[in-house]
Amino acid sequence: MSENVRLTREKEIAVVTIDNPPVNALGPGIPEAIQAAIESAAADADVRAIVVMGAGRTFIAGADIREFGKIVRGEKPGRTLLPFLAAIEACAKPVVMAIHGQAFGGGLETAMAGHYRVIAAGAQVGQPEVKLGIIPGASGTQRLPRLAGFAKAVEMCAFGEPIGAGEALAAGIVDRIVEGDLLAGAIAFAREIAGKEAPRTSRRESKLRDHDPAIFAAARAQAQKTKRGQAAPLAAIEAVENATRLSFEEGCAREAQLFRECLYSTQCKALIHAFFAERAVSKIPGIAADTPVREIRRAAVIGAGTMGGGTTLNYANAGIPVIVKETSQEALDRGLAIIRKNYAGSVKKGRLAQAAMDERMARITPQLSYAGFEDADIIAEAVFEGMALKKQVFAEIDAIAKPTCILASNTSYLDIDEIASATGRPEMVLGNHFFSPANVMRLLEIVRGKATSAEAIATCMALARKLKKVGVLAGNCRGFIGNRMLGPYLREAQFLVEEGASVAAVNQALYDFGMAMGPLAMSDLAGLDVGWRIRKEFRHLERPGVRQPLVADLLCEMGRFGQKTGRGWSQYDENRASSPDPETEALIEKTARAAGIERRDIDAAEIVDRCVLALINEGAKLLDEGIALRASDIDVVYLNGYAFPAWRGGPMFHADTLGLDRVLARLAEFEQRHGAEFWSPAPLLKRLAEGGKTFSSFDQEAAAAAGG
Ligand code: T1G
Ligand code: NAD
Repeated sequence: MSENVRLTREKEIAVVTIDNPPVNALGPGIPEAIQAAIESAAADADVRAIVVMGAGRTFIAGADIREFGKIVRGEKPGRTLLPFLAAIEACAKPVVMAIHGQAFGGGLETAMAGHYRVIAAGAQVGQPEVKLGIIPGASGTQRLPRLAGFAKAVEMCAFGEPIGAGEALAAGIVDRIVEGDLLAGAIAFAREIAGKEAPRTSRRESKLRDHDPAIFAAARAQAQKTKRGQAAPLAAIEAVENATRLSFEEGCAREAQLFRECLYSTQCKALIHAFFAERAVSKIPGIAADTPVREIRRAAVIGAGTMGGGTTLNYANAGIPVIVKETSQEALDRGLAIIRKNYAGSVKKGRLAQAAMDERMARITPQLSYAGFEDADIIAEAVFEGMALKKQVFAEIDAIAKPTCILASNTSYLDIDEIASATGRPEMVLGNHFFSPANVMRLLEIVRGKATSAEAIATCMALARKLKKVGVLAGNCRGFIGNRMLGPYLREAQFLVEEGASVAAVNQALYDFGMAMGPLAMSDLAGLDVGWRIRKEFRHLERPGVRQPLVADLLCEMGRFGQKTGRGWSQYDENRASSPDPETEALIEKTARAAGIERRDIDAAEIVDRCVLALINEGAKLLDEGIALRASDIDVVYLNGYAFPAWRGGPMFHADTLGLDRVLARLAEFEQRHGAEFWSPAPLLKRLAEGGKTFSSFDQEAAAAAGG
């Protein structure tokens, strides 16, 4: 056979086992070997039915994603899985697919080409291709509606979310859930059906009859909303809809065409970049993969405000008992009420069972003292942003925490080393910077101080996964990766309004670029007082003669903190719907004129360039300084912490897409017009652009130099 596919026998049942770690992807040679094994079993007169399953953690995670780039670059020919799947379906003996872990993408397509499917109770099936900017490319859009009907098929192909075993059974995608040993259950099932006529998915017609056009219209409307700007979900809807009028073969041919169009798109490149970027973050030069990781069994959180509350939820959700400490009963009650309301909301929406909420609430111990902190494996500080307070809190926890306890700060901007200096164990101190709302946003910046130990970092990386976050290592500087880049981005947004763009125009331009919201809308949401407090903390660092945004402080002095006060850059009604605030616009104009700033018309393209190139240039500086390990880490930060459009791959990937020479030329224009203080190109960006390189090639060279 092949070393990746084994054929064995359990009496009259043949068992084909796919063993291509880590996830049994259908890389070169694998489909061929599966087909050969099935054909060999079919030719064996003693075999009555064939079971196909995956070895290791999963059934089949789909096509090998690493191949797509090579195909697009012309380094490899494209392949189609259709003949392979047709051969499975044509097998004269019944084929039972036994699914555990995941049957994703080409994995589900393979499963659907079998005659029957059994599934382990904890397994998932899905067509997640749209998350990579493509659509199912091997009959998924044609076989799925035949098994599950159009509504389910559209939902799965266009939005990419996997479903569990129960839902798959209810939808008709699988025939049985196996509790306990999957292989034994699959063999028993195979014995039951052996000798019966095997159903062929591609010939099933009954579920195709119900093709209400409303299904497709609703899916398109949802895609415009939740997958704004993305081509693949619309292509997937079209492909599935084709099954309402085309034969299976014609539908597959059209699917293949749409698949190819998506595969060669920039969006696909960007989303595949994002997939691998997210998996690269945990590879940290100098920290071996086998660095001991401490298990976090108990956590403690200090502060039950916005971030402390969210952090507490994160621990409770992950099954980790957590103490949360406040300074007053009132603050504690307020924090706990928000936590409870959050869970109750999920229960009401049907996303969480009442029993699960009760269990999670029971893991949370609210209190005013440090009692029990001595047992915590991690203490997460989330008190007000101020160095004096942070140092006082760290000195207090250093005195009680056990020596192996990690002391983590949620600070947004402050110096981790200075915070660590308040303790006798700087090696155990680091930043765990969650993003608001902390229980929703996936990003966790793990900030490394001078003395932070490899073990503390590795432990937090593992903890991030346990909390279902993506942990990105950042060096210690003001604002770390995300917020340091946000500085120039928000600065330009404010300069633009001072120079004549309206608040709405700035927000709209970046929304149209793909950001979840414009920069000034985001400031209004976060609260303008947050930045105000930070500016006060760092005012001594401002250099005289350097232009500063003028209006935000004035709005704060007027008590206009954004959404929470109903007014800020825009005004908000009781439903938080925004509209332009004429008073703010007048204030901006008056302030700008008084400062001698020339006012002019500014188009959307300039707005986007000013803001996005400011992000990119700062990102390049961070990379040069070693604050970020990889350009792709910066992308992960912006995709998961700041709602940068995934289909643009993140700011650094977007720079590569634009072309670094073009980026450099535009920076030079801005430098000419607005001065070198803000616009002199980052030396790294200049070096890469002049050498005809990209941020991706920079990452690849760094990885090669690090030996992996
Ligand atoms: N191809 C290649 N490598 C893959 C892979 C894949 N499909 N899936 C995972 N890996 C690697 C991953 O990079 C990592 O490598 C390791 O496996 C473990 O992954 C024809 C066109 C399966 C749920 O989109 O959703 O089929 O970092 O860290 O958390 O129509 O990986 O260790 O070197 O994520 O346990 C559709 C994508 C493809 C599935 C496992 N399939 N993968 O999660 O581990 S397109 C997908 C996942 C397709 C057909 C079409 C998850 C997972 P390394 P991991 P995990
Ligand atoms: P917050 O004002 O909502 O909450 C702070 C809480 O800490 C308050 O409830 C306060 O009573 C409590 N507190 C103060 N001193 C304490 C002490 N000695 N012991 C126990 N509790 C104490 O603030 P926040 O927005 O949650 O910010 C907390 C930290 O997280 C700050 O460092 C901030 O910069 C950072 N952060 C905030 C956001 C955000 O969007 N809000 C995002 C990322 C990081």
